[in-house]
Amino acid sequence: MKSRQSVRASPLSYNIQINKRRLLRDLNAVSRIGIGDRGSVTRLVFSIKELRSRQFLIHQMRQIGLQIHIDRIGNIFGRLDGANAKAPALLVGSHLDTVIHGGKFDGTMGVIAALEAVRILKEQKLVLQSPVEVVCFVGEESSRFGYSTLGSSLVAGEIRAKDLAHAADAQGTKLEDILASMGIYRNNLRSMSRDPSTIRAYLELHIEQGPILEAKKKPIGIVTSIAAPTRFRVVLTGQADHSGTTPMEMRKDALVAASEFIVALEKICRRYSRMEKGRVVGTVGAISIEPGVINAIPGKAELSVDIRSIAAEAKRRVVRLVQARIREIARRRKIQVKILPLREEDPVPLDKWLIHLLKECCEMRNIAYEIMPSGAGHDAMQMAKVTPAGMLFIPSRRGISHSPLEWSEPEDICLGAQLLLDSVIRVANETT
Ligand code: HGY
Ligand code: MN
Ligand code: MN
Repeated sequence: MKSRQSVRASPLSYNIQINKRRLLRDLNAVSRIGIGDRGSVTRLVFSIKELRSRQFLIHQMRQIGLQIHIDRIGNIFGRLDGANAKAPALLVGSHLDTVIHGGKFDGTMGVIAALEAVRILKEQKLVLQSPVEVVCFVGEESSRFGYSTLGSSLVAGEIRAKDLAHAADAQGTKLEDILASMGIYRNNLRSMSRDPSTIRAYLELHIEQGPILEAKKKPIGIVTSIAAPTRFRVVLTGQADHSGTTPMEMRKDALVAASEFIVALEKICRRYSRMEKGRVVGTVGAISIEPGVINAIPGKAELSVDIRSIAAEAKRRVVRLVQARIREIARRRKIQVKILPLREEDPVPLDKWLIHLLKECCEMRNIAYEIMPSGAGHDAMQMAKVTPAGMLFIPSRRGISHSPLEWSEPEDICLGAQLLLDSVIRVANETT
């Protein structure tokens, strides 16, 4: 670990407090963009609503007087210079895109808290050693194309051309075509990455999206590692046929094969989670069938599969088992099967220096914290590949997320944002 002198003055000695009312006002304002029934929020990447949320952020950055840079894919960086303008910048932020019918806080809270932290620094004229950049990454969610952490993967030089091959949305729009319309092609992906020497570290505040902090009655989580997904599509091709005249023993029903697979996936993951250290979770989150009418046997079924764990070996073993099982089911039912890889990622450890620093920030305010892994994916998992990355969690009510029921208490949001500000001051002031 690089030797680091201790910070000249602790954040508390600056005694800078976030503006809670303004933080919650901005969070509310963004949450209304893409609002739907039951208070759900939908801002799919590159949709009008998601673009509008990014416009909101750019407007706020302009009001504060930040230097704004938008890269070719639409990632937004709002920079506040430090005493040493040439020093690598501390990046702090998250994402504004959401799942379909998602919640108000996933990603959004981290971007708005980062904005508030930098606005306060500017208002209080506190000049830190390093520049600080509020960052909003595009396309963190895999909901539209099956490809997650798109913007942060580009910045980190982590987009593999082969992973784009099967990334498409429900209407068949290919991610690769959208990127091409932005001038981003397979052969220039690497050139779009940011020079890591211009980045000091990355910090992200996020809702936990799980039940641990609430169960342990702790207001803050400090993240040690991030579970990573293996995602692929399964295409089952049987025989569409008449639902009335086709005898049961002559059918090649793609949906029944898919159903058998979905139950098998759950069984394998449940079994493995008991046997292996490190839970393995598996989900078929989306399915489409053809022709999809009441009086025809489904000839085709396409499934999306998401398997995750913080234990890389356990995850690999489950993926092998699950893929062998779908091939066995298809063979027995005389159905064709294609497995289309979307993305294969390994779990990512976060930076020990930042974990220690975040612990100190909590201890300075006598805040109880939980040291814990993240079951959800985040932009921090890409940024951790090019710079020290740290994450703070706040509790999610009943652990619910990716749902209109997603909720975090205002006081937890404000406490998380305050600790984010404290850690920004610490990191941007520490000299290596
Ligand atoms: O899907 C995830 O893990 C995250 O919420 N994007
Ligand atoms: Mn999410
Ligand atoms: Mn998120």
